[in-house]
Amino acid sequence: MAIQKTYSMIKPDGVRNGHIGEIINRFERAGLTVERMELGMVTPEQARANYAEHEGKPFYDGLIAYITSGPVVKMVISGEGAVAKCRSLMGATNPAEAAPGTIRGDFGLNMDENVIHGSDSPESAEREINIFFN
Ligand code: IDP
Ligand code: MG
Repeated sequence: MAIQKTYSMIKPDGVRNGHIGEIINRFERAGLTVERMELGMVTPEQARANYAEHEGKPFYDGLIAYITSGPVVKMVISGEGAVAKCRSLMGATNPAEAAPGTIRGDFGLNMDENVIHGSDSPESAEREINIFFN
């Protein structure tokens, strides 16, 4: 598999509950590299652009409100098959269904507070990296 870049973001609950170090440690142990990293707020414009595919869904407004509610860690992660590797370390979207040993399975609280975001394809990754780092 080729070297890829992906966008990953530790959500407000992950920062608030002190999981930054553990999450980065898991990425690095899996052979991934943190290329860029910034702690800060997500603007409403960035939130809407990042989650454009979900516009109109019942949970959209809550999702935008949540992701802009507190500091997050924005990261560009690179490595062999980084997109899929990141998704696999994250676990299923719903923490109740995420396997133990995954980030969401171990630390996720509910569908909003599910600790982490990760791009779902190389195309999404390029788009999302441009939203948060330019
Ligand atoms: P992903 O984060 O695993 O890629 P997506 O389907 O892209 O999952 O959804 C983006 C985010 O929106 C999820 O991480 C979750 O926080 C929230 N979300 C997704 N589906 C629902 C839902 O059915 N109810 C409430 N929140 C949802
Ligand atoms: Mg997604």
